[in-house]
Amino acid sequence: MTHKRTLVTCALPYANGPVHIGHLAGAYIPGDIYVRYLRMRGEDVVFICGSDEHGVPITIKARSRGVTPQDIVDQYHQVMKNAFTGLGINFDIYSRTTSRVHDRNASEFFRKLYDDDKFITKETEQYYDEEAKTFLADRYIVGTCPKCGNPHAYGDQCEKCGSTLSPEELIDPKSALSGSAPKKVKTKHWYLPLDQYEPWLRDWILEQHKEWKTNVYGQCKSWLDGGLQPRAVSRDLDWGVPVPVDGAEGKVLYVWFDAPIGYISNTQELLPQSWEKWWKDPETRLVHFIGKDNIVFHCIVFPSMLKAYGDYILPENVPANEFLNLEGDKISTSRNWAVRVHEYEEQFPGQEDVLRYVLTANAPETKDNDFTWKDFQQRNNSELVAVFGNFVNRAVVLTHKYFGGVVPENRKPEPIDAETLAAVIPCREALERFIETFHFREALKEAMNIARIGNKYISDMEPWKVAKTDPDRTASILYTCLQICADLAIAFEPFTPFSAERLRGILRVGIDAGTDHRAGEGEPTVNFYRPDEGKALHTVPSGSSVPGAEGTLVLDWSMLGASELLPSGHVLGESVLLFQKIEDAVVDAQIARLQAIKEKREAEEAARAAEEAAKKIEPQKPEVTFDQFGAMDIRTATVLAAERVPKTDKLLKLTIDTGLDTRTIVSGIAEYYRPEDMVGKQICILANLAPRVIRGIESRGMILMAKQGDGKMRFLTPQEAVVNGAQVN
Ligand code: B3M
Ligand code: ZN
Repeated sequence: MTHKRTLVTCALPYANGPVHIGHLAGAYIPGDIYVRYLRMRGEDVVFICGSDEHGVPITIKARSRGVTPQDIVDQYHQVMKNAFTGLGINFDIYSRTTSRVHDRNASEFFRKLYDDDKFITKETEQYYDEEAKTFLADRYIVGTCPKCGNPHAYGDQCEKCGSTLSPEELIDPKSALSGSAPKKVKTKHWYLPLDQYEPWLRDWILEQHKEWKTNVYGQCKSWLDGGLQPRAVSRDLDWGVPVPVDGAEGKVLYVWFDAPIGYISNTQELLPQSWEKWWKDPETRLVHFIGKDNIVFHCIVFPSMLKAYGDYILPENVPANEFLNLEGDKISTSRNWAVRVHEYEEQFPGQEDVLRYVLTANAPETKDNDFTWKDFQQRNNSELVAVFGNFVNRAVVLTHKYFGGVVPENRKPEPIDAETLAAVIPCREALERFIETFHFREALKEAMNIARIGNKYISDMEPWKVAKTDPDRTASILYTCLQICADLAIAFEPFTPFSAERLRGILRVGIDAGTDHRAGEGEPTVNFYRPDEGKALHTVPSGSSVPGAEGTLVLDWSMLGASELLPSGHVLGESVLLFQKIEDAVVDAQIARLQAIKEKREAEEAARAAEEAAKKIEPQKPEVTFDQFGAMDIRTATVLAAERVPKTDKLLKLTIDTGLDTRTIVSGIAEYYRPEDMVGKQICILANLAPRVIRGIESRGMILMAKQGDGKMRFLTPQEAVVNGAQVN
């Protein structure tokens, strides 16, 4: 279908922690590339995002810090917003689900579905904390995991074995608020009967959207094949949008009901007069960028909500990515296994594009992928620096050297020059095709291929040698190289906008980056990048044919692959390096940081496991008779001397005063007691155990030890001193 405009959203990140590279790779960088590209192609695009500020995890974080949920979201909203801006991810609006517009809009949305009888209600039994006088979200119930025995599992999930749980499954459930055992209490909630939408969803997704990415299509299919159930859209909680119905005190909209409505609210906030055409006109194309954990909500739940409401368009595509791991492990902020975006920006100033580049080149588009610091360094040094940067630098430096920094005339062309320039065209075509079908890794490869073409050409032509004998031919070679530099200044704009801008500064050209809506209602603005030093971004009303550009050269997407982008006589700027080599020490420090985190975590886990094991109690042994017990001669005794048994780790040779005699007992306690610690201790022994020869030493009797589940042993000492040889019974 033809379309007039495209509405692009990126998942609204939860405002309970900073964004990390997994988020970037999953949704935000691909979304930004797509939007930059469409705008350069002259498309009208609105780019929407914001913080998701409701939900139980935010209340938990607030409680654990002793602050209010509002404090938490205020803090992280700002951190996330700045992190996105710092990486050049330029949403038209980045708002929040605690905004007034959203509160009203989400409430109205619910109310319309309620009035139209689109919900069913159900009364269920929910866990209730009688001490804290509140219903308990699944997360607020802790107990033992029925699958792996982890005693700290949550009512929705066990973080140890990864199982999804319901609170009913937990063994010995307790409230995380008061520690008391929760009671089941009846409560009423509203449900969206997804089962009723199933036939329609099957047709809409499985028949009409076979072109969706296989990971997305496959997940939808398995949900649909599994059968859909009504889903609760309200919760007993005091943080969120209140359910706008009489008798719903203490209930709020479920966070996954209100969050996607946030896309609409944020569009309304940005464009109060014209938002409807973005959401209701069938000529608008809606595209959601998300990570794979959000697929069901964006492909099944939200579309059903929109369908129930009526009037709204549905997403045309949901190009969800899989997960990015970090150095072989799942990214997790709670386990401190993450590269946080705001920290990267602090540690790598001016290198925003390296992260954008690596996360795109290595994007988890079809399967989970791994981010490693070595790969980060390698891609920077051998691709960005050695190919892209090196080519541009050689072309510009030589132009300064031989032609005073002016694009030379094409005085002595040879067929290879035109062939080289023409080779850019298939790269451009492939790049366009890949971006339009959401294959950003492949698209980036095509952009890089243009740099490779330039790099190979300049290496093969060796203008630094030709210059000694043939100035005219040198002119043509550098003229050709500079055209490719200009191609790169266009092609890399969606992927690495900071470097593309630096390159345009070197080439002294601007670019028409298309129309955005950051100025809100009124005229959309054209991003026009000028080659001036300093502030290079100008925004001017669209349709005004880039005023302020008089006398400067403005590139645009249609020029990519043209035979002349920079005319002879055009004056270049100073050469600056586009990319910096990243030294071993820099990535080694990052790897060491992660290694330290891993070691600390492993030590903590081992300590916790040992603690659990220690508590393990062996079952009772079979009964013995009184006589059998009486046959055992247990007595008090004192250790007179102790020494290690040579060549063993576990054995101590003890000389014991038993009251009856002085004898030798060999005991396997060297792991727990040093010989010097044993001397003088009063203990209990089994005196009439048949003698045994251990390592050549005759041992007569046995030291009685208390042995824990983890194997740790402690000897038994009478509470008050008694004579040696006193009988224990
Ligand atoms: N906040 C989950 C997430 O951040 C959720 C997305 C909402 S999109 C409407 O992954
Ligand atoms: Zn478990």
